[in-house]
Amino acid sequence: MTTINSTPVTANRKLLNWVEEIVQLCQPAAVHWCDGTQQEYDALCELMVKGGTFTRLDGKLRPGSFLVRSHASDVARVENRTYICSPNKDDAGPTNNWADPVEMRKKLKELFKGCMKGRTLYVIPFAMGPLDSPLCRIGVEITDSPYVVVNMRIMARMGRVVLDKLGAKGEFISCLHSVGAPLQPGQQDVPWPCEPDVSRKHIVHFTEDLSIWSYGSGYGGNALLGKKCLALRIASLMARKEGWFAEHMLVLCLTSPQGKKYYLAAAFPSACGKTNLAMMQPTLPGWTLRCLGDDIAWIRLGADGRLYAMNPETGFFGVAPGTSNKTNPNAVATVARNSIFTNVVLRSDGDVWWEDMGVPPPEKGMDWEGREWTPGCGRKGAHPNARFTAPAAQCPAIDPDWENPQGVPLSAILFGGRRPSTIPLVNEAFSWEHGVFLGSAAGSETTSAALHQAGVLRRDPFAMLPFCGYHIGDYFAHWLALARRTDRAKLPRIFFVNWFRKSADGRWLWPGFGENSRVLKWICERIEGAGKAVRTPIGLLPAPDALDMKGLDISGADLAELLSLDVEGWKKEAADVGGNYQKFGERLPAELNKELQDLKARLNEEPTMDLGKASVR
Ligand code: SAT
Ligand code: MN
Repeated sequence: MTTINSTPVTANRKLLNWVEEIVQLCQPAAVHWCDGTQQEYDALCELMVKGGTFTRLDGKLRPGSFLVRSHASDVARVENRTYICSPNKDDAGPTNNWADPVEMRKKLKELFKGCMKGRTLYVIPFAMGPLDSPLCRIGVEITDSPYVVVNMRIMARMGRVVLDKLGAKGEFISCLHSVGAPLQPGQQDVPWPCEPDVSRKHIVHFTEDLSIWSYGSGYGGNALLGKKCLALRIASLMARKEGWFAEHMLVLCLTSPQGKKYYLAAAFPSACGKTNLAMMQPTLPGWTLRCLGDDIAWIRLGADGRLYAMNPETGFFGVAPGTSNKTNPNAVATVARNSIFTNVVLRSDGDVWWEDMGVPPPEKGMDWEGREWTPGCGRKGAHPNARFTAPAAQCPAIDPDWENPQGVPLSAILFGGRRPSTIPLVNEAFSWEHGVFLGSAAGSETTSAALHQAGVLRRDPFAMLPFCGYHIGDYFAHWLALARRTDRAKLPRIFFVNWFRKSADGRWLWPGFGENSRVLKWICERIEGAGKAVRTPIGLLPAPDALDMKGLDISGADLAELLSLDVEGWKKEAADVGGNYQKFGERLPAELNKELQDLKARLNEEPTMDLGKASVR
């Protein structure tokens, strides 16, 4: 017998019926309809403190904040357990795991049968995007994890206000989640319940009814279903059909010393510095940067023919290790209170610590696995994919327009990744098509954000490899088609950046972080038609004296290498991109193949261009 310990304040029949159906299937001990209030949040945090899941951090050092440790098997997204279930296998494309929707539904019904026994089922009505935005979409997540509820409250608008907007007849995206750890009568719970057997974890997207079923993991994008599952995979399907874009991009606003604003979006793969760039403090005097989002952008064509970007989230789920006052002072300030820390070190003074936090490690602490930890013990204290969840509104650099329902007009789109060789610091596309080509060819060394080998080069088109809900060839076509829907002059300029270039002896060539403002300044100058560039086979590179280097101590040789064209490296790059293109078969748009062939021809024809003497465009 299920206890209903709160009353649904909705007349939405479809929602009531769905909840009833899931209650029958999952057999929870209780049902809780989330209202989204602070009291509810506090009560759930307290419940988790009592149950041993949460540790309350010191009230003076880190007010309103908690530490949580996940199970060692459940520390990142599980890409090989993530599925796109479209009726036709071809529609999922070569970059997604596909499963037959009928078979998968059967399998999931078995897995979910009785999976919430002994637990409370929470109903989380949530909205991605400001409630009054034309792009706002409503989801309802059912979960048996209170950790998910409190994280969702930081990451999305949720509760009563969303039910009000949904009304009696509104449509919602159903998102079902279970940690997959039913409790038998009398069985003691564990701090981080999950299904430790990775082969039983499933993160499934059905493309026909646009529903999400996630089983077995409580971590990040596997479990906070508004994020990657809804706002990227499902949204990308809706966006394609409705003519907009759901992208793995940060959004920022850069203001020049003259007071001119430039809105930029940038797509980098997970754990490649989106959060750092999104709230960076420019080192160049007179320039200011404000953050609108650090992970996801929903982008639509405005009535004026420009592209408008909106962040559908309300919080940051950022990588903790490496976050310091040097790398990202605004993130450090954002997580000063009301934050949840997953898989970092607990200090004996009741605060948290992680590698490269910029403060000395505690003499003694407890590592992410709950073991005693000392700085010299040979193990990392925080998991490399340890995360903070923090409200965006707490970011000192948050842009006043971050909740503008219309979004903000984009002047440029950046692509990037971790590339120790070959790829220059910045490269501007010749055209929209060439820019889409650069995005399609993007690659990066893999990181700990997903469970796989880190540090190997993989192609990650538009940083959407794990997040595009349909055939990636069709996705490229969707981007290309934009140029036919508006005046080209109104499209954002496209650039490719690489902060991660290394010298032959393994040194970083570029200091990164606040110094990236020098690259952003050149991008703004290019937008104004002023910045000097040289035309090379791969795109437009800054002329040797074009970057503002005042006050930065970097050798001429290092700068030359950062801005050089490595012809042999690019020939290999082009061949590798071509190899990757093979996978896309007939759905690869002809324009992109042409861009690749043109690149190869240019690399063969103009291999020894002297950049110093090359003409300025
Ligand atoms: O997908 S997560 O939200 O866990 C983080 C990421 O990979 O970007
Ligand atoms: Mn991400």
